[in-house]
Amino acid sequence: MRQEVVLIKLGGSVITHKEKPMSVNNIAIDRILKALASVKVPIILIHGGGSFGHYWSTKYDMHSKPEKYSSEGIAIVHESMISLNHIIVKSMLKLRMKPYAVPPFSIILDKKPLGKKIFELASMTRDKITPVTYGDIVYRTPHKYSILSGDELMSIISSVIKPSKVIFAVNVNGIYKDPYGDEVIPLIEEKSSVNFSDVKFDVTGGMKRKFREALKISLTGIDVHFVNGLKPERILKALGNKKTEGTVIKGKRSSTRNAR
Ligand code: IP8
Repeated sequence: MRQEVVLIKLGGSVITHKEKPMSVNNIAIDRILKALASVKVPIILIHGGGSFGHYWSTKYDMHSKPEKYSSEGIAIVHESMISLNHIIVKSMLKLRMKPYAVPPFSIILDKKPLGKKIFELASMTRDKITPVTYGDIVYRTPHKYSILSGDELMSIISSVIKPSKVIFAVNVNGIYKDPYGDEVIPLIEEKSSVNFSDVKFDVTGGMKRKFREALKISLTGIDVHFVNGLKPERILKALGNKKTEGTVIKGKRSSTRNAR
């Protein structure tokens, strides 16, 4: 059953300064959270790793492929994500929001959703609580680990709770028509001919992955918005169904209900 809740992913490139290890973009965080604090819509927040998790996972050569990675690296990547999450949660508390930090460990098992726990997140939003989860390094049986991106979490959570809307707040204006141009595609529908390989990617190749997860979500009938998180008024407009610069991938009903 569809839930009256919006999933918002704050991209790591928006909330941190990607080029400088362990540095948060306090201005961006503050502006986005102030905007979100002003709305009544129930929200589940997900955030990326930016110069925290990505910095350390690159240093320890960790990827989305399950491997036996360095145990020191696992501990450090995880701690860096907890630190970043704590910064977000504390900023939310200052704004009198009611955040509740949720490690992905508690809602997935081997990258599969723990349905009941994920439904609890939606239930908590009805108590005015905003669950805040994040990309992380996670356990994969047997004795392997892999990077779980916040983008994957978006589609994992969506597959269970069917949110009313999904928003990716990224550090660009949307999905671009071609890799070298600056023209944003406003609407992607079933019959549109966006070539996956043409999608402009960011420094970590992140845009393609976001696009892939967004397509999976849209296949379950949910509209997915890409807006520039450095311009939080666009997030507000997307929340309020008002026209704004960005890309909407129109949710479609399909026999492939779960493309995962
Ligand atoms: O920034 C990655 O999350 P993402 C998290 O959403 C880590 O890709 C630990 C690199």
